[in-house]
Amino acid sequence: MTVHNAASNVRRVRTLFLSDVHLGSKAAKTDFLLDFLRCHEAATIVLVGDIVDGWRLKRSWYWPQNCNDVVQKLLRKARKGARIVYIPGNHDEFLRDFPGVHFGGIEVARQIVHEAADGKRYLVLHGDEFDVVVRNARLLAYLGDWAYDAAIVVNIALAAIRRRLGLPYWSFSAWAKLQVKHAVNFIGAFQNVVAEEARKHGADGVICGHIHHAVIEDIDGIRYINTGDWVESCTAVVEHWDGTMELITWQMPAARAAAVAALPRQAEKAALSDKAQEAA
Ligand SMILES: [Mn+2]
Repeated sequence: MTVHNAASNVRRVRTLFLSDVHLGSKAAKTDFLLDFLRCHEAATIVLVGDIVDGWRLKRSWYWPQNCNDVVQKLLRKARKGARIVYIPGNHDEFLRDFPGVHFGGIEVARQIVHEAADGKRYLVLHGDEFDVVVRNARLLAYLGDWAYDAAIVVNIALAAIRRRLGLPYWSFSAWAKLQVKHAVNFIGAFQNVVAEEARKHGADGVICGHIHHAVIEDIDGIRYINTGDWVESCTAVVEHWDGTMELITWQMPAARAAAVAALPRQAEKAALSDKAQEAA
């Protein structure tokens, strides 16, 4: 995995894959994503689901300016000629009723096959269709969401303390999840099922999101690529002009992070007091 400290130059790539931004959730790291989008131009951008968190928005409307900025930035890239494909996930499943529809230059598709520059074919889908919990027990999924919220609150508090101490961002909730054996098993099972699906399609690999665990690895001859997320790990996958896939973890340099810290910090304070009220 490549860790980037935002190169000042804009990088031009063939394809950009990103997922699980969860716009509308207070955990969405829109400042990191905006910075990343500023530094990357792509001929094709594939949004691999859960870009907008419709579940969260249904409960309470949270749409700060940063969310608009992300949408505007993507639409501007479409206007400037980038092909943008939106593959809805389970949190933005309202878009699944519109396969083939174009809005603002963005096309909606349930899943696509992406042919890379090296001729390799990748099945691209969000991945929740293989998540038995989500599929069969929506109630359990909501409970899972609640437990996830709790981890996010701890994460936000810890991140604020670390920032004050001048330490780089480190995700408690991502770490905690990795420590849970069950989560590790779930990730492994998910990866195998999704890779198997790619094999059934006669594809060389699969590109998905959903489980917020970014990785590029080979599973029994199938290239498994997960784009990760922008609520914890700030990851994306780019395809270079020769077809090489690269996993990027986006970190802003301290100076730039400090400059944008004021706004998120207010949002985090609001998030914490909201959570405190909810808990009460
Ligand atoms: Mn999802």
